[in-house]
Amino acid sequence: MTLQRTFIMVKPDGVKRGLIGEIVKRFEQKGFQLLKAELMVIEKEKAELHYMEHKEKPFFGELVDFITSGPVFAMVWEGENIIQVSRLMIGSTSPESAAPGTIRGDFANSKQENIVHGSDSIVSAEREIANLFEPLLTRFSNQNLPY
Ligand code: RTP
Ligand code: MG
Repeated sequence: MTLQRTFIMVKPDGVKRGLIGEIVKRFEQKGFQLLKAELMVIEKEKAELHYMEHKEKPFFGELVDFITSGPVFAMVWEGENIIQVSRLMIGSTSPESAAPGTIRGDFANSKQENIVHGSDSIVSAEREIANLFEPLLTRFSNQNLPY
């Protein structure tokens, strides 16, 4: 039993194409639990941190421009071995190897505009969640909300 949390994000192309519901449905169907979700436009600095492992790659600038080009639907999901399982559900980065039945295999035909992101390790998941979501206590600490 390895209960894990991961960061899943519908990218701007997925939001524009109306695929938020389809992607949430697949994770719910699999038995995973949604813990947080927010439609947000990512600031450039946060996008650069999110994809920092690709900083030296030739596509880095384009990738940051793409991911900040419109709203994304950022989510935290929890479940057994969710990091490995969610990557299987998402499918390979390249359209020529993303299998039918995976999200990218069914909906994407571009290496860059590939609908969805999922963390690739426990360390990345923690870093990505902390980068894009404020802790609940911090967010609500100065407000007189009834919860
Ligand atoms: P992600 O991080 O978004 O979940 O995707 P991934 O693990 O499958 O792929 P990764 O190698 O981490 O690449 C991150 C994202 O960068 C864009 N990309 N463009 N033009 C290119 O050659 C290229 N290669 C990667 C994609 O949006 C990819 O998902
Ligand atoms: Mg990646």
